[in-house]
Amino acid sequence: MSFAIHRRAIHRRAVLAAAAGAAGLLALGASALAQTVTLRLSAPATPTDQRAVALTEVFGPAIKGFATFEPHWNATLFKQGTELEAIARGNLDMSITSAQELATLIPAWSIFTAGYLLRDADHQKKVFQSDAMDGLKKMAEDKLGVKLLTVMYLGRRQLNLRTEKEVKTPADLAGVKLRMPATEAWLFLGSALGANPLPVAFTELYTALQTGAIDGQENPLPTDKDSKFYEVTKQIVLTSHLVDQNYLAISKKVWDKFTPDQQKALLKAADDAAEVGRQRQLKLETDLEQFFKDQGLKVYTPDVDAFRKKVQADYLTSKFAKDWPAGIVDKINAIK
Ligand code: KDO
Repeated sequence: MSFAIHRRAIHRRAVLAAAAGAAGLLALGASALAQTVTLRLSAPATPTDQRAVALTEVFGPAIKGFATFEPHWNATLFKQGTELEAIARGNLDMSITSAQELATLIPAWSIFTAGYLLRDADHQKKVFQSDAMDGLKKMAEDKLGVKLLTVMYLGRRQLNLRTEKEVKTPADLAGVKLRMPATEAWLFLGSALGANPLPVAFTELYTALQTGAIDGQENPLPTDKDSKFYEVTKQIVLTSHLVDQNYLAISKKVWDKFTPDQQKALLKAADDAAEVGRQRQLKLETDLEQFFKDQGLKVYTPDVDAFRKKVQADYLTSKFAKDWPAGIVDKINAIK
């Protein structure tokens, strides 16, 4: 009997100890989790791209108290264009996505793939923060499980060619093999510019230019510098055909696990990083014209009105326009 009592007592003590241990572990686990939620981001951007630098220097440190930012640049974790699917499947927490990628899954998003729509970096930011975006942001959350934290300014996209012939109007691009990122909306933009668009991944772009597989590409000046495209091209034509934007995206499931205060901090960290990146990109855009000239490239402005007229007309009559939210072009234009 006493033995039985003793055994029961030992058993109870053991169970209590185990429970206490488990509770301790749970408590530890919870606090450890709270402090070490790892946010893995994958993007094709290089680590020296100003968006990458701003996220590493501003976003990561700002959320350090409750999350660890773990970026993977140069598309080392997921190939360009596969990140949204990876987030939807729960294999990735964050990415820097584009309207073109969102549009492959939600056609209404193609509104922001249209050339000569957004006027500049400030207009882009105001449009993202306006209620014109509410429906589109909600679609991304409901259909893809992706929350867009902020808009990141990539810059005005310019033509960058390895050919020498001067380009004044879209007609001068006839037959020019122009690399575009590999989505339908990007390829449409290439045709609207008058060129013959070819899909090539960003990570393969330098080699494609070097080998002559393509005649040119289009990206903002800071990207041309950062990825050294000037080494393998001869001219930059300042068409400014797209005020390009990327969105800092996070899995909605991951987002929902954070407390309201942490969510507020995440949004602020994202906006602060985007602002730092935006200002640096804008400064680079101003400074770099001379850099490229010094590298021996021709840099000049074509007949931008001719490009604008053709590109806008092509978009308004395109199949994409049928999916745009009613009245959104007027709403975007009215944002000052
Ligand atoms: C590109 O592939 O040309 C592009 O500029 C498209 C953007 O939307 C974005 O994906 C960007 O590449 C990458 O972030 C690399 O800078």
